[in-house]
Amino acid sequence: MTVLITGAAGLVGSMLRPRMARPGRTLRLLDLATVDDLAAGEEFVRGSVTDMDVMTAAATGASAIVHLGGQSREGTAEDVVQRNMYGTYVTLEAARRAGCPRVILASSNHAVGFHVRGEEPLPADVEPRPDTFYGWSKVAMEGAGRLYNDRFGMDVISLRIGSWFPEPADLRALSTWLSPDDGARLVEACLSTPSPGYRVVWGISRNTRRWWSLAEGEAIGYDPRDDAESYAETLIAKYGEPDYENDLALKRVGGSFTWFPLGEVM
Ligand code: 15L
Repeated sequence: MTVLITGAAGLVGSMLRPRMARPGRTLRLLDLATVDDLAAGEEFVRGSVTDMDVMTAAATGASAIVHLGGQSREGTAEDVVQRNMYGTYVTLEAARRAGCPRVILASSNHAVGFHVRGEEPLPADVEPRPDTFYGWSKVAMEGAGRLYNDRFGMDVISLRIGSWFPEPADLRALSTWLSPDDGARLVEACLSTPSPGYRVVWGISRNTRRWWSLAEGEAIGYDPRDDAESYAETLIAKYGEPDYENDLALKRVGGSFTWFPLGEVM
């Protein structure tokens, strides 16, 4: 089985690669930046997610694409449209042309960043409320995934990723963290669940303070085992007690993205 990972040289790709290694599985790593520490079972393709020829060739023979490529934070509208929206179109269209049946899209909580914390965990099917041009590109990404599912029957799962980092870095991440191991568990669930159709799934660990739903992930077999709570003492000692009533960084899904200047390079 071959899995194409776009943007594989980035932080998330680097966390995923060793965790996705399996006997009999080839990880085809696509990026503009060189991946020069290839492990057994890995191959490197240099290229852009906006290049249809390169992407179609890279998708040929792949059972699934994990699409991480593009821009991971706020930028100019032009850059975000080109790298994220056009890049997502190319990825899905290349999958279609190459006969690759499944695409996992790295969407983001910033597609719904203006929603506010409620009593119940926020389900994945809330209306889009992007907090930045970047968040808008993730709304477009999810829409394109839905389109390719409805039109062509492609299995597409949009991951509404929280904070996918080696460790939670701040008070918000006590709620939003996706640990490296749970991130890999989530991607494996996306790869193995039979006939998912189109789905949107929150990408978070089993954080005690989570306020986004795990139900959609559990429905495809995602069983997160990490909890940012083990970092709570250290983070609270550093930043103080979280003020969930008044601190907008802790009230709005997208945190500080919701007031970051629109279109400024982050
Ligand atoms: C994202 O979508 C970003 O790619 C990442 O850098 C973090 O800012 C993350 O969201 C987050 O919300 O913590």
